Amino acid sequence: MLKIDQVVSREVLDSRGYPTVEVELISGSIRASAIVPSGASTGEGEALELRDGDAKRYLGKGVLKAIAHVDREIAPAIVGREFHNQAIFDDLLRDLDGTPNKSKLGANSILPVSMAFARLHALNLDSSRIHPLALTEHLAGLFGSRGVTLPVPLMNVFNGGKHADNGIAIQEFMIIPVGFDRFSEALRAGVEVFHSLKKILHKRGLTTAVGDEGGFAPKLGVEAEAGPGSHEKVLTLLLDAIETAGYRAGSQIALALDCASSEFSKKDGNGCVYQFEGSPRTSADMVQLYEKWVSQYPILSIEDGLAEHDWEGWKLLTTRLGSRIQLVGDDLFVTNPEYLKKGIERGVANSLLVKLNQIGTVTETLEAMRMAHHSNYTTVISHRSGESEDSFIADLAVASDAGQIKTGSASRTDRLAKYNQLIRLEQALGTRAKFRGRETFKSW
Ligand code: 2PG
Ligand code: MG
Repeated sequence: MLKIDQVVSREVLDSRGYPTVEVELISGSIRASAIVPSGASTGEGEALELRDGDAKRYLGKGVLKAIAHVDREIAPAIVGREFHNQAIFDDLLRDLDGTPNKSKLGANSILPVSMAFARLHALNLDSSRIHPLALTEHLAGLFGSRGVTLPVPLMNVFNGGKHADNGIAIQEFMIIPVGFDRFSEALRAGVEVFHSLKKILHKRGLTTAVGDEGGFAPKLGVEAEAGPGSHEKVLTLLLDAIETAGYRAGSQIALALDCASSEFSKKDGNGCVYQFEGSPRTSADMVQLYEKWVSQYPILSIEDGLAEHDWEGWKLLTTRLGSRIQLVGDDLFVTNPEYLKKGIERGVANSLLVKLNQIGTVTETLEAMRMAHHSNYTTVISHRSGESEDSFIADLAVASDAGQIKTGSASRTDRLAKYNQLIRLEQALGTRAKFRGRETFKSW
């Protein structure tokens, strides 16, 4: 039993300099806090992120309303009460909100309370109160997993889409260090490729300033919208960077994309039309393009290759590529068991992107992951483009044996906070630590 004595909330800032919510829960002499992240390319089905809309503060992006909900709606319902476990606690939060998409209180008021409770409970169960694996072990207990697998990092070294202003339609070009025995070795290889990419860009007179997730974001041409062949140029750049760093592209370091294609598509009748490299494309055109890329480049994973409303297109994509590579649903599933169920039933995608704030509580996040694993869908734990120093997702990734994490490039402390926590967890696990590397993608 865990009794909540006090709730403290505050408006803090995320990695883009926009306000977000931090909550602290206090029980006796223990205190635990959590900060909620924020997305830019959000799926329509995501739980609501409540913003004040007061143009005089932070361009309308203040979160004082969400904070008021923590203080006036949530705190009175939990202070002085004892809770047996996370599920009971999260059920109460859901009941207080009472809407399907957390639109009354806002997921940004509910989630930090739910995450802080998980931390508080972990500390309460750990008699030392400081064990580095306390949260991981606690979450593993909730999920029913071993909690020993360090995730393969999907490192977003080149940013486009809504996370940059270079006119590149695809949002994320990631490298996946798969050919390594340990997480820290895989991370080192990824980081070295990041530095080698920087040198190559610099040599070619391209800017090495970074985008929201710490990857490079140069303009490759003068046009506002990057033209024909520009995406392949980026893929080739990545291969160069891998080889220059002394690694073998494919066997040691593979590639992944998050197209976030809802952002460059429009609904068109029952389907969608995609505005890509200067011309309109059908879903079938996009699928054909991805097939070509998969044969030419060592791409192991494509996220949101088609738009969230384009279920027919997704079906085609899965038929054509689902047995060859990982197809990850982000905007499509929004970490919601209901949407995921629809995908499983229709044979759409084969992997779930996991973002806590898309659904709004720890319990529901674990439920979506459980459903994915039962249906042999892989899971990729994910950051948001607006992040903070909170490294909860690193613990979640190890705890759930998810196998994969995407948490940005090798720059910006909001991204490295997660990698550094994973290094700590690997050390704390010692000989128990597992790293599956390429084995994670064995179905493909
Ligand atoms: C995504 C995410 C994280 P955002 O699309 O997968 O990389 O971006 O947080 O902006 O939705
Ligand atoms: Mg995405």
